[in-house]
Order: sequence, then structure tokens, then C-alpha cells
Amino acid sequence: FINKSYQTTHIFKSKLPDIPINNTIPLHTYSFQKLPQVYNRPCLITSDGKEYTYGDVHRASRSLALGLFNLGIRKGDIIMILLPNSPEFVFSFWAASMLGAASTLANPSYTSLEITKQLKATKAKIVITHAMHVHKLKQDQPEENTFTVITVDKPPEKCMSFSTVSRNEGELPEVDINPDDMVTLPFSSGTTGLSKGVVLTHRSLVTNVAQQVEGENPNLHLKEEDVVLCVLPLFHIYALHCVMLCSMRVGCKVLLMEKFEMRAMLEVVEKHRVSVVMAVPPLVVALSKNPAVEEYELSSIRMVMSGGASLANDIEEAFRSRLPQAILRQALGMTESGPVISMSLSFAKYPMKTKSGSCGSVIRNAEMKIIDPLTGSSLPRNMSGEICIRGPQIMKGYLNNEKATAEAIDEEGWLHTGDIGYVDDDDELFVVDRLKELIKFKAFQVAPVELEVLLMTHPSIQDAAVVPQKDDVAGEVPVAFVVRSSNDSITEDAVKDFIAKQVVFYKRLHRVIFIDAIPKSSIGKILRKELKAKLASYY
Ligand code: 4UU
Repeated sequence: FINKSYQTTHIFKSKLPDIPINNTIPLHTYSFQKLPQVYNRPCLITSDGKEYTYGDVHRASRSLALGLFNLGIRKGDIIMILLPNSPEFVFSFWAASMLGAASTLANPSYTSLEITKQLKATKAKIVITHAMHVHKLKQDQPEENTFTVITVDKPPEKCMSFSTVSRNEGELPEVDINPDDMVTLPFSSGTTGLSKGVVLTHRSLVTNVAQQVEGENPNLHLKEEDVVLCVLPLFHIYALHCVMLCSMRVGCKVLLMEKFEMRAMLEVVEKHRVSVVMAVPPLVVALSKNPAVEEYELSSIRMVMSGGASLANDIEEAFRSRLPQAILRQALGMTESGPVISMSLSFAKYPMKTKSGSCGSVIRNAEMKIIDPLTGSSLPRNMSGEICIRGPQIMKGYLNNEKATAEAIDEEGWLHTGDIGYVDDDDELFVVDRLKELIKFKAFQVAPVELEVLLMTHPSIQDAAVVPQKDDVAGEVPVAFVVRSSNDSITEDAVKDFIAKQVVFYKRLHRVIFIDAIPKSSIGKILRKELKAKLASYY
């Protein structure tokens, strides 16, 4: 028994002072607050050169909102955005927000199985997508969940066209939005189990954007004249928040790329004089090492942020010799935390000197503590433990899942991240390990349990466990330990194929290892640590 009241709690705060944040207004009101000033400024530009001003984006979003209203979308409803980075993604997000509805975000490369699970969990009433993805939208039990499909290109049978739905005249009805209403619902497996809907409210996102870009000395100093590269997918919280929401609050220009291709990216960076790159580690590696970089004039880049997964320590030097004018630093984010946890103070308006390898300092208007994962007691500086974060920016909870919510956020309001790290003498956070099950392929989430459940549906498989294996390119890749059913001789390739058919490319198994039994604790929990150690011994 530990009497917590006698223990000191070591709480870490930002080195920058807290700022006043008006987080009781709806997200769209907040994001378009400076509309009169930025009305004619470019907001979005596509890689093929189509430009939309802030005025255009606002108008298109309102028209779509009215169209969705006419289709019956009301406050509290959910729409699914199943699109790559595109102006229509942005309009759809704002349209939902303006109606007091919420958008759930999914990867358009998902398989039918993956999309169906999310549709069922969210009961989305509208899906906005491309015609080529419509065949994946199956309704196995039509009475359970009916949705209307809108395509941004020529609509197939029974679908509606985005431009027709958006062709509207009239006033949007007033909607009474509470700051604690959900505005978006990305999916994340969090620290354990299957993917769950993460309820992010107007309050969470307004707060978290303000924590980055507001005040006398914004921690993430974006300027109106910045051109921000959006090559990371908007369906993931990193780009949604850090690129789209932060840029739009400031009034910058966002360059939308549908997909990552090195030369195409370098070309648009050069052409549009991109100044800010929000990146994931593999992209930072490519910028630092890919010879193609030498062929382009990239002197406009002033800032490169790395986040989503850990960045190898040896990259910085290579990066600096390539792009000496640019600052490369990191931020730590997590879907459930709204998402930014810590941000490098080198990105501030009055930058501070920071150490390489750190994930920055805890954001303003928030508190961080590091706890001993075994006892839960709070640890002082320079001691590694689980990173916990508290503040008005964290998620409200998981959709329809009180149990998982209670496991993630304790009674005192601390979100337990499942990441292991420490805060040093200069208030810098270093992430050293991951306590949670999550596998990160590049920065994409792979939930081991999701693959284990699929594996167990195969008659030749008696038991299975999935763990990460270190990988030079992707950071981590999923590998499976499998116990065959008795007398069965299923092969590694057959197991891999079985999974590959059902999941998006980054969840594919890179290796299957057959063993006699999966090591488990007395209550039947997979001993993942043991399996990871076993795996390491095979190298
Ligand atoms: C080591 O990856 C994200 C969000 C990233 C993000 C968001 C806004 C980065 C910067 C930003 O400004 O979310 P999820 O939910 O997909 O994954 C969260 C997990 C973290 O808990 C951690 O394990 O991804 C890992 N992670 C990192 N690990 C995220 N960033 C880092 C990092 N170093 N810099």
C-alpha cells in the first residue's frame, strides 16, 4: 500500500509562461477568426498549382456544410472523410465542424475490412471519398447503419457528387456548439488493444493550437508568409493539427501533396519556396541522405519538425550539412493528447538553444509528470518513467468505451501516454522507450492486437502474438509469433498472404516465426517483452 498523499509530485511545466486561451468558442470560429484580414491570402495550394484563398476555403466549407445539412446532417452526427490530402478534405472537415457534427478520419488505402470496422464503430452517416474506393464501402447489415456516399470525382451509381452537394445558396442555420462537443474522431489503439475512436472536442483542439501558435512568444512560430508543406496525410492527427490547424490559425499557405514521392516533393518545395516542413523520421532521413536533394534549390526551408516516431541520433549532422539554414528539431505527439505533448523551444519566436535528440519541452498551459510504471509514483528530473500529460487539450475519451478511457486518463486527469522518457535539468524531454504495445511503421500505427485477432481466425493457427522488429527504413515492422494448430504445416508465406489480403500495406507481417507456445502471464497476458527479446536473439 502506497499512501500517495505523502509523496511529492514532480510536475514539469513549459519554460514559457502560460497564456490566456479562449477555448470556449467552436474550432471553426477560432480558426477563421482572422478571416477579414486574410480573406484574399492564399490558404491552400495543390501540387498541380490550384490555389484557394482563405475566403475561398471558408465559402466552399460553408456551401458544403449547407449541402450536408440538406442531406440531414445535424449536430452530433459523424461523417467519414476517406480522402488523401486535397482541398475537399479541408472543406469536409470544416463543414462538419460548422454543423456541430464531427469528422472521423480514415486512410483511403484501408481495405474494406478496416473501413467497415470504423464505419460500424462510428455510425457515420456520410462518407466523402473517391469513386475508386466506393467498392470498399460495404454494408453487410444495411438496417444497422446506412450512409450516403459522396465522391469528389464522378460519382458511381447511388452516390452523390461533391460539387452537386456543395452547390447551395442560402444561410447556414445557427448551431449551438458546446466547447466539449466532439469535432473530430481519429482512430488510435492508444496504449493497448484495438483501434478506438479518439474524441477530440472543440476545446481540445482550440487549446492545443493556441498552445503552439499564440502569445507573445509562440512555441511554434509560424508566420503569415510561411509556406507549410503538407505531405503527411491529413487523416493522421499530426498533419491535421500541426499543419492544417496551426497554419490556418496563423494565416499561412499550406501546400497539399496527395502522396509522398521524393522528386515530386523536392520540385514543389523549390517551386513554391516552402519554408516549413512537418516531417516524420523517414522523411528527415531522406532529406538528409537522398542524393536527389542536391539537385534542388531548397534554401527557402527554415524549419523542419520531426515527429510521429523516434528520430535516429546520427541524422542531425547529415541534415545540417545538407540544409544548414534550417532548424531541425522534434515534437512529441499522440492522438489522445490532442495531440502535442512537447515541442522544441528552438521553434519558438524567441528561440532557445536546445539539445539534439530531445523531443522539446512540455507545451504551455499544461502539466507533465514522469511516473514509475510499477508504483505510479512521480519521479524527479533525469529519471525515466512513463510520460503523463494533463491539460484542457487532451481527448475527452474513447468513443463509447468507458473502460479504455478510464485506463488512459486517471481520476486526477492525467493521460498516461505509454511512452517512457525523462526530463533533464534544462526541462527537455527525452523519449527513450515505448511501454505500450503500439508498433510504428514510419509514423503509421499498427496495433498488434488487431493482427493477432485476424491471425486467430485462421483454422491452422492456434495462437499468435505480434511484436515490433527494428527496421532501417520503417523504424519498426510487425512480425508474428505463431503456434500452429496440431499437425498443421501452414507456411510463413501463407500466413503473410492471409494477413496482407485483409490490411493496409503497412500492417503487413514482415516475418512469421513458428513456436510451440506464446509466453503468457498467469492472467493470460502475452509477455511481449519476452518475445521481443527472443526476436532480438534471432538477428
Ligand atoms: C518518439 O504520432 C502521433 C502524433 C504525432 C505528432 C503530432 C503533432 C507529432 C508532432 C506534432 O506536432 O500520434 P499517434 O497517436 O499516431 O502516435 C503516438 C505515439 C507516441 O505515443 C510515441 O510513442 O507515437 C510516438 N511518437 C514519438 N516517439 C510520436 N512522436 C514521437 C517522437 N519521438 N518525436
